Amino acid sequence: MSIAANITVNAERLWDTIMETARIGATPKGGIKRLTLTDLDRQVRDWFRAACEAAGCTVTIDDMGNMFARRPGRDNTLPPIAIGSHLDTQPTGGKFDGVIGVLSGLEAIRTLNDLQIETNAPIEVVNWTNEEGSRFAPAMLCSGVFAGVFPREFADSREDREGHRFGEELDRIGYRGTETCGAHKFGAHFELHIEQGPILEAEGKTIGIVTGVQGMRWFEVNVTGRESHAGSTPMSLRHDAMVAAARMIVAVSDIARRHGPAGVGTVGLVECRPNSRNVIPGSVFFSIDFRHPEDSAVAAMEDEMRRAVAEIAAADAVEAAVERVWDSPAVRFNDDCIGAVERAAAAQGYPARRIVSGAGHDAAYVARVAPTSMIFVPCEGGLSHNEAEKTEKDQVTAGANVLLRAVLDTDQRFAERERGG
Ligand code: HGY
Ligand code: MN
Ligand code: MN
Repeated sequence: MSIAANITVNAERLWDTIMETARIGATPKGGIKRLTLTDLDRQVRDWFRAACEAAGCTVTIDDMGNMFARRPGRDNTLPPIAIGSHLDTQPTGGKFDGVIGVLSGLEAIRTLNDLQIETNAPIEVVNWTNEEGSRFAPAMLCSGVFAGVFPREFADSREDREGHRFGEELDRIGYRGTETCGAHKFGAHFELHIEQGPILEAEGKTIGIVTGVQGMRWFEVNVTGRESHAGSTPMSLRHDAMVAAARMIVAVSDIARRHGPAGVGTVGLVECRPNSRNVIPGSVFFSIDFRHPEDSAVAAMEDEMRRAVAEIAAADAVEAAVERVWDSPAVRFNDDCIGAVERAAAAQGYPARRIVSGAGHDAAYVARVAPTSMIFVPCEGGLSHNEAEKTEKDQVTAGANVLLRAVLDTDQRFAERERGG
């Protein structure tokens, strides 16, 4: 069966679902704040389950809250071809990060229904729990459990900055399913996502054929000085955790720039205690996010950071403890899946280029247990993790068309392999 080049999704329906779900957690600036395992996450999960069931899917949930909407194929003994991403967002998230990957999967199901196309293998649309890692670190937590990277108990034990535990929050919203996370096998997995960077837009490309994801490491630093009076403590006698942390934060940026242009370093979360304007801060907590396409460079950035933190702590007469909380090595996706995306973009005439992802994605972990690749579409100015995040209807539609065609291409390839072709 050759795949009709003119199979296209329903652009209006896809866009309408993106705008409809964007109302769940909508912010005044046009973004979405829908942190994982909050009541808003439960609301969008309820929406997603109902929409998938209305499209004839059966929805199962594993014990990490990962959701699987399954459309049967001719041979349901075969492992499904999965289309996955995430519905949780950053605190200043946009309408499209993660969302277009899940909702394009639903749109693919709806389009196959409209055209009465029966695939050989089942198709599954997946909503991965806690991709963002904003509320519960690390990111990609439950695709990580699925891929055997993290034990379930580790995930359950993760705490947000208010002390809520992941496992208790998952139970509270009623989305801990019965299936053991990871028991589910895929024949292949595809993820559509906005690029979250400037390259496709700058080069006038509609499709990114994603070949892999760069390496990432997260750290938590606790700087301990001594609270004392802002007015009566001479500068020479201070153990000022804030000033020391500030020097360390600048060092993170300097280290990333030394490993540039590919290296990046970010401090996004800072807490100061007691956080009182006339008390010299006794302790400061901050996060570090280092990334680079080469794992050796990420390791070098970590070494340089640890040395800088120790030197600054000694010079400023404070203590500093550095803990690595996440290490996600660089990932290379499956060549057959990359090829399916490349063929799909070419068959539909979309200008495309190969690209490595700067952002982390669930596909990075799923790639450890199933042949996987990703599809990118541009976003305006490369802006993401920002309420002004923007992509165009025709770009999302192009991405969804390539996604659907790559899935059908893979389904056909697997069927021919089954027949010994
Ligand atoms: O951090 C990331 O790259 C992803 O957005 N969670
Ligand atoms: Mn994402
Ligand atoms: Mn994100």
